[in-house]
Amino acid sequence: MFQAVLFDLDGVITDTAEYHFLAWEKLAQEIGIKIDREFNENLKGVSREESLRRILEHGGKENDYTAEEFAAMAKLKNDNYVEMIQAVSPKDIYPGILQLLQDLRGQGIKIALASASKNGPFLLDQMQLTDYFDAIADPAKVAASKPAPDIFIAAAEGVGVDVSQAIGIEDAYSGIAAIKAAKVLPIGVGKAEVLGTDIALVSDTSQLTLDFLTKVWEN
Ligand code: B16
Ligand code: MG
Repeated sequence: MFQAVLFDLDGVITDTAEYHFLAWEKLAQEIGIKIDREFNENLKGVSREESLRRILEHGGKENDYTAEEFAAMAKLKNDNYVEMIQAVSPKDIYPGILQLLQDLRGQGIKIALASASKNGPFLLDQMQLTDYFDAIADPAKVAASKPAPDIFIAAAEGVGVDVSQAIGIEDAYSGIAAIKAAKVLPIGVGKAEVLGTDIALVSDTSQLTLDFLTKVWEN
């Protein structure tokens, strides 16, 4: 039986992926770049700075700004995003997630957060989920962000479980790549066209039951 589950946050525990998109879309509009939801798939799970770099490149403006201007734009997006997430509450927890966390705890399986978001601890607090987590990997302390394995390795280390004994759950392509690189067993939330056909997938978090995780593990 697996000993730990390493959760992504945005897009797995709650729908903040949408707020990230809206905040980036607003910033991009202000500098004359148009992004849509299809392009946004490239930003999921990716750090704040890397997301901005990809947006500027998408708009052909990657050489237009100084480092100070770049930092100011990243801050503007985050300020806007942080304003949006003040309203996040336990009502925003995706279907099935609370039950899964309770069932994992009941089985003594460790729970860790492996989110790229520096706003992760705040969001867990807003949803009153902090107490379920045995460890929260700090994205500011890992050398490389997703698709590098670092955040999932740090999350497993945080709960004292070997990566070979852990399941990782992700909604982003870069996140699935990170889970694979960490040698953790991946489960994707989303479509095969985005996440690949070689891993276990659910279309909806309500399918993420302890029973389903156990079946994937035993397969
Ligand atoms: P922040 P996850 C990621 O969270 C988001 O998917 C990604 O869109 C965001 O840019 C990144 O966190 C950094 O977030 O700006 O709040 O530090 O999916 O890894 O939980
Ligand atoms: Mg995510």
